[in-house]
Amino acid sequence: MQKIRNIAVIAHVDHGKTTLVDGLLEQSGTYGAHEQHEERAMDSNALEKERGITILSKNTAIRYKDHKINIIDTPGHADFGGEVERVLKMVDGVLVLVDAYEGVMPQTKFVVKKMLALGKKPIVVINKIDKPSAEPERVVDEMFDLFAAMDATEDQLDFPIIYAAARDGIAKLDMADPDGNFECIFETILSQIPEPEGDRENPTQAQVFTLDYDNYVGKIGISRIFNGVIRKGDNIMLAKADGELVKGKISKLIGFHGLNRMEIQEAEAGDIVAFAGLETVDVGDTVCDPKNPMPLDPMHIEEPTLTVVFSVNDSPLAGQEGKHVTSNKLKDRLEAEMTTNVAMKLEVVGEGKFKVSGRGELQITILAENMRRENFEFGVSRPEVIVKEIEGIKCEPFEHLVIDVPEAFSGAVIEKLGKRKAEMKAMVPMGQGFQRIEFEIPARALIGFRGQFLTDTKGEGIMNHSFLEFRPYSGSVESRSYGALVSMENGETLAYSLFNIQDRGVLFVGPQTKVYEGMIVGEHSRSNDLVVNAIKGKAQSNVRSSGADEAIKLIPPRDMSLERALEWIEDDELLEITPQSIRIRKKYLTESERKRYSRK
Ligand SMILES: Nc1nc2c(ncn2[C@@H]2O[C@H](COP(=O)(O)OP(=O)(O)OP(=O)(O)O)[C@@H](O)[C@H]2O)c(=O)[nH]1
Ligand SMILES: [Mg+2]
Repeated sequence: MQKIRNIAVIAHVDHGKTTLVDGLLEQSGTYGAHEQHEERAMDSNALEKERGITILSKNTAIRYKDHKINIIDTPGHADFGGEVERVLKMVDGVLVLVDAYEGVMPQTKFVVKKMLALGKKPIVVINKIDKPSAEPERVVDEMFDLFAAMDATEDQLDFPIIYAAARDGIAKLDMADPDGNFECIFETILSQIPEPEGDRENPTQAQVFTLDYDNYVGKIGISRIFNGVIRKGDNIMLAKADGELVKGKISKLIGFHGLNRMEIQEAEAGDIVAFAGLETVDVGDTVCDPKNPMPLDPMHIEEPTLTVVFSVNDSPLAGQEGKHVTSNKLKDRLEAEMTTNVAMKLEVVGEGKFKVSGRGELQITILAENMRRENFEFGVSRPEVIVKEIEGIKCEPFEHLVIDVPEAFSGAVIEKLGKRKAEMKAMVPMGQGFQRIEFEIPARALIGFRGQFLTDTKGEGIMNHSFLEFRPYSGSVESRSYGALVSMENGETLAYSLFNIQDRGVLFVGPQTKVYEGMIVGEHSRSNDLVVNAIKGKAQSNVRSSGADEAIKLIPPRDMSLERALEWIEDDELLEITPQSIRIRKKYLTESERKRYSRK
């Protein structure tokens, strides 16, 4: 049997997981001497690089001494918590990172809770000790309190601690020690994380926890082998979650090493590998011995909490910027997404209308962003939370919200959150004039809150939230307090007319922008919508007004990113997304239609 350790790297967003994995790859000598690699090498897809966040969990393996260490880097954003939960079932221990200043954050709680409940062995890494504001000892206490509050076993409570500055490749077992390298991390993994159980002589059992897709070999299942051996060419039985058994053949077996994947002939109990050849493979399926199939427990896949409707773009500018615009194309693309993305669900709800459900706004914007890069054009509706009946009671998702705000703004923020039905749970000073305040709040009330929060804290506030549970429906919550500035004409915006509109609110468009009747060009400073003419030129007059044009000073428009726009829109509004533009529009473009609709 090979000597193996299987670990996942888990933490709140941005606490340094991917950076730590960089160091593990580097310092174990896994990279070849001349191998080129970038910073945060595991964040390999374009959107991950651009946003600096991990979206998909990814596998790698390193060699240290005579051991193979399989490592899974996981995403830290709350929307991907379900994926982390599945990954945790595949490993025997975890490196749980926590920022030496930020300390325990909502997603730290989430991942620690799951990890402890699954009985995994933790190693706590206090990361970013180089930060001037770092308070490693305080953070150790926070972690200890968290573990204790979450019913850690004696053994789990006795967690080893490593202090690190992952970015600089530094680690040590005691803050008083001189800076060392990652050797102490490798050694702690070998000595503290249990060896995988299972035996290569037993009937094969391998469970799939992630899916991938390759144009040549089709669907790929990434799985942990719990027992037995898998060889290329093996005839196997695939046990589905519903109990069905499907015959299949492993056409390709793939192993991980550093940033590479390579074909292998065989893998045995304890290892993590990928395979191709089974088109019906899903997350949670077990690859079994056909003579003696022993399926593992199917995996619980967390239910979506949020939905939006993707629709065919029917704006007056449709088809001018994107290539794929038809209902069929949209449907095919969304269906393809669902084959590998188990956290999302798709439902056709009308002609050219597709309801997409997921775990949060980020998950949905990432899908939309990927689609625009693939030259799609489409509409997206306002996100709605999923309401469901539990034991006859109407329930909705609630979130755990943590905000860090300068003290001067905390009053305003607490007041706004109060109106949104948030319940304050704790408030602690964070040093440097910041306060950390924790709330529990209906997920519904958080939609559209971020923009308001940033305004109220002059951009200095930080907010984080993660899913808590479904709770009884909390009644109506306050939504956007401002109306929209709606274009009444088709054409191109002119500086002159924008200048006249800009004191009515905040503009989203600059001059020379294509607009149409019913398109939203800004936010009104009052609560009602206002129809405006953004394309009107200055009336010709005989009086030459020299220099008058230069007097037109336009305030730069508010940049409405996809996330921001998605949060901003109301029920009667839509986003129009194309490869080049994100436009906000009324569902009904003419004023008369809107009146008729609002009367209904
Ligand atoms: N000061 C300091 N910054 C660090 C350290 N380690 C990582 N960072 C920075 O923290 C940021 C986030 O690092 P990532 O490795 O992407 O964090 P992550 O946990 O993988 O983030 P997600 O995958 O999005 O959850 C980057 O800007 C890193 O350069 C460290 O030891 N010290
Ligand atoms: Mg990462």
